[in-house]
Amino acid sequence: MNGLHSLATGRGEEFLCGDPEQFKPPVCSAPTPDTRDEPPTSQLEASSFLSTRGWSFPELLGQGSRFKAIKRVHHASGGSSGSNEADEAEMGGIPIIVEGWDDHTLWPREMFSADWLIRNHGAEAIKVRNIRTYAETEVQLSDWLHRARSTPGDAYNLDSERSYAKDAECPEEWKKWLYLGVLPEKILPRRFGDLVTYFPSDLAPESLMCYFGVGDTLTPVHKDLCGSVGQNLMCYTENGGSAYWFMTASSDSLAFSRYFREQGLAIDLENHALTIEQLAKAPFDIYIGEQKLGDLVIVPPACFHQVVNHGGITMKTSWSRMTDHGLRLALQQELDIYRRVCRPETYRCKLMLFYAIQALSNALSSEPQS
Ligand SMILES: O=C(O)CCC(=O)C(=O)O
Ligand SMILES: [Fe+2]
Repeated sequence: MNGLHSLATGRGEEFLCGDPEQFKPPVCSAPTPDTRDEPPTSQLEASSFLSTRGWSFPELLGQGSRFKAIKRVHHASGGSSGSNEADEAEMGGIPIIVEGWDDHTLWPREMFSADWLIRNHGAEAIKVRNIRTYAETEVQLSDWLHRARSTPGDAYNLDSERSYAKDAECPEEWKKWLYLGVLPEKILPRRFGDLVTYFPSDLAPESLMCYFGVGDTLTPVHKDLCGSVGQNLMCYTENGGSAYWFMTASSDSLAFSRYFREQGLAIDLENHALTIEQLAKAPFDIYIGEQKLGDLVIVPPACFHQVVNHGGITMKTSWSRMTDHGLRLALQQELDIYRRVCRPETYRCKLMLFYAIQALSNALSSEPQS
């Protein structure tokens, strides 16, 4: 599946037109502090190395004066299933984590597990990305899971291959679970408020996808597509697996792209992860969260983020929703960037607007006159 997240772009003004050659492997432009016994043997290795080795959430937070912990609310707090806070985060542009979904009596612990996947979908092929080279290959899901189980949780030894199943197809059974009434309706894809619902079904883009990772696999800095709101639920972890999120407020997206450019990096190509030092020097707030089992991260529209997995296997389900606020952002600013860097839009925003207006005006004209 061509995921909606994988081509998410940022607000960079530097490119007149994207050169396909520029879509290169992710690199970190400076090495992370390195406590390894043996230093990297070449500049290339040093410059492409980002490891979660030794990371702990409190310590990370202490490393930057503008690092802030992403606010957490429990899903049952205030009797609102956390959805009011999610709304506020979405509109206010500040990320939030709605936690504790794994406490819910209907949390499908068995179905959200690696062993269940091996038994039920193990023979299926998934695309994985070698995060060292960016090369994509297809492997059997069960092979990937078995290999991930024997992969060390950090890249201490600078392995030449560490593979991440990004934007993997979500098992049908997992998709169905989302709609069983545990998660609030208004954060679900293709439900009220998601303008994708107005598309004829054959035109609606699929935004639901899974991320199967292991420590030190990562998604470089990006914004989710076209001003959409992202939701990302940690469904399963093994051996203390978690994911570190580094995020900006939506309102700092321009400042972030300037800062990124000042580091000599191209913001719109989704091929760089910033080091902790670079993030710590940013002249705006960086929100950091450690996403654990049952945590739902809400990614407001146009919010830059990078995600680094930590420890054992992690499995996340992610989807996006296009709200009217997001669509306005897309039309006013995001699509200009896509044109500059020649990126596919995927969401077909103008067509979505057309179908939304058509459906809403039909609904209005069929209302009884008072
Ligand atoms: O978990 C990841 O690697 C990236 C997830 C992401 O970017 C998202 O859900 O928007
Ligand atoms: Fe994302």
